[in-house]
Amino acid sequence: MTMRVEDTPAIAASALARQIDDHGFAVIPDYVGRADLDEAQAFVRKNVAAAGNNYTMFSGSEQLDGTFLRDLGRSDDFVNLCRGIYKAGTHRNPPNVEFYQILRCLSGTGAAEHSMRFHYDSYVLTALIPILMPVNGQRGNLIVLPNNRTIRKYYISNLCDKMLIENSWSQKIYRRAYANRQGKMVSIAMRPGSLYFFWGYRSLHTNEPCDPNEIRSTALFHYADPHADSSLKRFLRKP
Ligand SMILES: O=C(O)CCC(=O)C(=O)O
Ligand SMILES: [Fe+2]
Repeated sequence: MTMRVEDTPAIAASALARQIDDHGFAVIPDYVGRADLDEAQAFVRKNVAAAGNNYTMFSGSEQLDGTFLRDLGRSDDFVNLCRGIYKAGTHRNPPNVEFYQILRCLSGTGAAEHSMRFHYDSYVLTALIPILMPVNGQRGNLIVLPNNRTIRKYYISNLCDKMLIENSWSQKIYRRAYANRQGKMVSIAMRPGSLYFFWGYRSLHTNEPCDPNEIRSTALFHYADPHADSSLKRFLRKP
């Protein structure tokens, strides 16, 4: 069989989807070029300093001017890659929707508040690019309990999952399980500039604590909310 050039992205996407299924995550090493990464790191350092060396975050891409993160979520290569992984992993048609993008910057006293909070994402696929990771003290690894639930058919089931998990009692149990290295949780030491994928909706996850004197910054692109059309969801979200 001869392989056409245009087949390659689909093959790459299905190999990545398989890796996520089998190992809980997949990675494309050094996805971001050095100059782009330098700019994004400078942006994060400047904004963490402006926040008093404390936690800050950006939602969407509008405020990310001067960094590659401003346009990545609209670039054909990146969008097609995410859609391809989604399609290969779910056997569903990838919806024509934008990413829910955030840039998290953990530092100072705010770092602890935003760490070790186990959750499921509202979106099927999570693409994550670490911008800066601590090099001293606690490193803030990504912790993933791979694929421990299915995509719920009904939004109400998703809400029940959320209630069962996002309470202090369950959080304590998950933290203890992680501390004792119980079960199938994987701890991923991420490298700035590489691109990581996991099934955020299906995998319980969080980040380890990180040193308050360091900066841990991650860019997240969340793709495809399975309950986007739920009338219950719309009703509950009404102002
Ligand atoms: O920053 C990370 O490593 C993960 C963050 C995350 O899971 C989220 O924002 O939904
Ligand atoms: Fe998440």
